[in-house]
Amino acid sequence: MIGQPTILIVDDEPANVEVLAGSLEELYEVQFALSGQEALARARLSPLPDLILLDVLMPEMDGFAICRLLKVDRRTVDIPVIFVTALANPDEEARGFDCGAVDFISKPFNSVVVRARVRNHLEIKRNRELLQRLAITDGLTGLANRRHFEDALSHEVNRQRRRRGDLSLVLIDVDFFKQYNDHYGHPAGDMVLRSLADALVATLQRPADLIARIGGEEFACLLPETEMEGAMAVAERIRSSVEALAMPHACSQASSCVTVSIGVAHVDSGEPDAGHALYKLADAQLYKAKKRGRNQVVG
Ligand code: GH3
Ligand code: MG
Ligand code: MG
Ligand code: MG
Repeated sequence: MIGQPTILIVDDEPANVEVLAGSLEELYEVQFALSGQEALARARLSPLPDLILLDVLMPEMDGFAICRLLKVDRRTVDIPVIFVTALANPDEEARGFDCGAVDFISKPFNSVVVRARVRNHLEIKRNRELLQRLAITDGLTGLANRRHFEDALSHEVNRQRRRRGDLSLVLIDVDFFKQYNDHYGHPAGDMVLRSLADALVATLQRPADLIARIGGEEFACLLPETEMEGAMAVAERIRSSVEALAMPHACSQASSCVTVSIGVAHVDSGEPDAGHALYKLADAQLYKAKKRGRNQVVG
């Protein structure tokens, strides 16, 4: 929800739309639809409405049917639906909740009550979205966290298997970071991790690439549609851009600056449990990079 939330009013009676819109348009961007078909089309249009006020009695398709269709569509399932209807009995109200609505308002309605309920449900939706975002975000760097990375890894492995496409994984680990913290202090270490995150974001170019912090000083880049050669090039760009940051590290045995070691692997799309295999292989390559002296890429 950026700027004013958008409310979609669905009612076959233009006069009803008018009254509802009148009580909401000061606070919200208001759209309307006069039929079920129009409502479904509008609800799927980007940017999606933040909330839908839905009449029940309409010719062709009633509000219950519309609500059920909205709730089985991945695009519209999260839009809260409030029924606004003359059907004011508990059975109908129960039916509305059964169809997936969050609330039920009887006509004739009180504008203050409508506004209050709309405000409450928008707030619940905002909080839910915030929670969903926080659950997959790393607090220190703002990158994807380990949970997001693991979900994306299994999702991408399945997708690329269906398409017989390429998938590469780049694992990055900071060299001698324990010594860095011991010498410069933990807050300074955190600053380094933030700078590394920024460098990763600046280095990767494709919107489909996922950059995650998967451990204390470990990062992962999941690169769909990327073959081994491309992934190696990305990894080398990452390594050299970290070196170019020239962040002093007096206690590193690899360099006088902060450096990273990188392991790269590419998925064989036919393999079962390919996600796990991909991770294990990249991790083994990272281990080799450490053994061979750090500040290098092994694939
Ligand atoms: P290597 O080159 O073998 O990777 O050595 P290393 O010291 O980086 O590896 P090790 O795994 O022994 O230590 C990782 C260190 O990373 C431990 C801890 O001090 C530091 N670290 C982990 N998470 C954080 C964090 O969130 N903030 C900061 N500042 N340091 C962290
Ligand atoms: Mg009606
Ligand atoms: Mg480590
Ligand atoms: Mg390390």
